[in-house]
Amino acid sequence: MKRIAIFSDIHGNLQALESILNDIERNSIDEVIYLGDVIGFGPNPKECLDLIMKSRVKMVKGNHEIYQLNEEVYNNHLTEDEKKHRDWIKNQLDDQEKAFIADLPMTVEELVEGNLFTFSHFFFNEDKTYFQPLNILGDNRIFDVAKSLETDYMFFGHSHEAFQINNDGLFTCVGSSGCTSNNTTFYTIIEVVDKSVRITKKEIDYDRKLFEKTIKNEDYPDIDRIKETYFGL
Ligand SMILES: [Mn+2]
Repeated sequence: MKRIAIFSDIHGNLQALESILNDIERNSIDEVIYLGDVIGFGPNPKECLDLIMKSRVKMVKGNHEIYQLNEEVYNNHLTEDEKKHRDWIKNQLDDQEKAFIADLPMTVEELVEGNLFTFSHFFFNEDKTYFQPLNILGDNRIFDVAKSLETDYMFFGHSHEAFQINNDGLFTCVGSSGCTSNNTTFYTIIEVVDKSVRITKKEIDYDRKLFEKTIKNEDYPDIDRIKETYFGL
């Protein structure tokens, strides 16, 4: 038997991250995989990154981590406000944090009791390229791509709304644990027992009051849009 906890898109919400990590340690979880976008939007990007770095969590790269890598191709679609926001984060990060981000894998794969699990921030394109692949969600091509992927279970984030596609394999977008508009957050538990897989969502409370107090005392680039769009404020 193996129990894996997964979650995604914390986006600088330190209180939600602390609540999830504390709850995971109170449960018997063998492994923790974080699906990317620990930074971006929320008021505590550096603190969230540091907490992940000193934890036992395995993390993959999200687009907000990729934005920090100075690769022009991934940055040129950002608006001027988004670039200022990215640079506000960049200015807080030290060399160790930057190296950690640069070394993150795009994908983690695991074979557990005969089941192949794929963990990534993004869903894939047909050619297994990763960036902005959620463009394909607008039409039926996602079903064709899902069919062509040789994995039994794929878990991804990026889209902040959770959804599931069952098509020659189970494809689960876990949703965002940081971009919430109330005092609850969640993580997903994968339990493998004798080759059978059970997926459950665990909803928990977090210190929303402190989160709101923190963000209301901040003034960083793009904050008004971010508060409304991502945190329901
Ligand atoms: Mn993302």
